[in-house]
Amino acid sequence: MITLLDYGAGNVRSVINAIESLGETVKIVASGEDILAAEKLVFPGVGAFGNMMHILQEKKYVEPLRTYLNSNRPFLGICLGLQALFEHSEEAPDVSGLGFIAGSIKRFDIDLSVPHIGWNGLNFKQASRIYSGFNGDDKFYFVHSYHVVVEDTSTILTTTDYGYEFVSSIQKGNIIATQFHPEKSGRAGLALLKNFLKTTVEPIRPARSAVTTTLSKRIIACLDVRSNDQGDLVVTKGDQYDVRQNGEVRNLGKPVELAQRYYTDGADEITFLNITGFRDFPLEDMPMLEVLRQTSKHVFVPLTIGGGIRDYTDKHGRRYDALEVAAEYFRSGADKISIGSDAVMIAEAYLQTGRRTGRSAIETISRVYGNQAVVVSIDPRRVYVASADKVNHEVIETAIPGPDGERYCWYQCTIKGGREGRDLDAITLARICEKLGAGEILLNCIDRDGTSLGFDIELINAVASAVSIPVIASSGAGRVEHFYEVFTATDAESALAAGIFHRREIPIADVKKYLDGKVDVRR
Ligand code: 1PR
Repeated sequence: MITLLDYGAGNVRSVINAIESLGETVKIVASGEDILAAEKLVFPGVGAFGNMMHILQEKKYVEPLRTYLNSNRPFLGICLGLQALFEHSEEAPDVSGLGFIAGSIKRFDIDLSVPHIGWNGLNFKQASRIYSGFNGDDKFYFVHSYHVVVEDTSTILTTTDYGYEFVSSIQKGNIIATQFHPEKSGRAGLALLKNFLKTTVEPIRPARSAVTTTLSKRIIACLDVRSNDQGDLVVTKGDQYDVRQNGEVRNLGKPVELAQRYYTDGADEITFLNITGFRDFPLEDMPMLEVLRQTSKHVFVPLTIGGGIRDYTDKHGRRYDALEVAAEYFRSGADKISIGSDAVMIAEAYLQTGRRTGRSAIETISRVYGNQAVVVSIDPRRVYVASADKVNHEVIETAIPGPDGERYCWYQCTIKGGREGRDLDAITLARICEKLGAGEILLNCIDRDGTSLGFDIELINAVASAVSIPVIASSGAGRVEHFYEVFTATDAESALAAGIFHRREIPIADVKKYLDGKVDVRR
């Protein structure tokens, strides 16, 4: 029996699913006594340090946790569950951590995108049972803006490089903690969890250890989901956002089955977009929540869900906050939520007043779940102009002239799945969303969507150079070479595709095989 500390923030479902998939049962902590009585305790921390410690205090878990740690019974901390072991964090300077290990938490101070999101390697400093059976080549999924700084270096198990070397896992007696997420790290993560659960495993130090580890570029499979005219929830795919063919919604498969297939094929992440979410209310759209619950039982890579995340008043006048909608998605197995139409409305309101309200979906969700959990999905379309000073928007000079030979264009934001253009450009939207707390940009492109013509490199460069959060390049992938192009000609951290995977034109494994040796990808 594994005892799991769920303090109510973020996706612990995946940790439960991962442990259960290894044949163990999980008991969720309901009181301090449960912590004191635990035989093996897993603490998956999610969200922000200050919020986490406040909740632990409120629930009176701090002292039982300290007692448990001092008893040296098996403990696995994950992400914030690692950071909680330390004394304090720059993220919340007035809040104390558990103080079990001397040291503190610092924000990444680097010239790279922060959060550090994606698959990175490990540099092994000493033997541990959790790395038994590893040869040293595996990559694990990280998502964090802060990292630990350890005073007692004898506790360091591994380090990882991102701008500089930071500590990625520690061990002090039976107390083990990782900055990365084993439950989201595919086969390697499950093997690590299995080692933790079997306390009799011999400690080893893997034979190979990278001198410098690198963050892999991610390949993301995207599933656009909606109900078809018969009322079945299907994965569909548009051509420039038009998902109908001969009047019918294209049906390319079942969401849970396809997600499972892409996980097996080596997808680094899976995104579900509820593309009619702008008109439905997701909390009434239970099948989508069920899709997440079912998928997260078998798919151990990060899951993002988008569509309809906004404040909402139902027909009885009851108001729901976007935060409640997001919370339901996280509880059902999502690691990140993606906000589309509402992000445009939030940015427009911000531009009008020049002030944050503190109440927008981006701000409230990132405050509770952390910036890394908030993706903003942008649906831009090119608008050509004859000269750069013709419009009050961020204009770029383009190598692809417009229909009348125009050499300039701006990227107009749209809402409601491209149905309505707004007086806002994609670059400004991305900047404002980053300021308000978004942790990643999912950059679609209506002109390229479903065309197989390749990614819009000009758009991706324009947005990626305007923000310091990671950008996911999306729309237009048609050949393996397009992935190489987007990773070498832009700073995009990941590339998302849909049609070529759904139509089985190019398997994910072929994309990775082509990139191997040219661009760092997870094998
Ligand atoms: O506005 O917060 O409710 O979110 C709705 C979400 O649904 C947004 O993220 C929006 O991008 C998405 N969406 C809405 N309508 C469509 C549509 O296609 N009619 N899908 C849609 C847009 C495009 C990508 C596609 C890539 C790659 N998404 O999902 O997967 O373009 O395609 P490709 O590789 O085949 O070229 P809200």
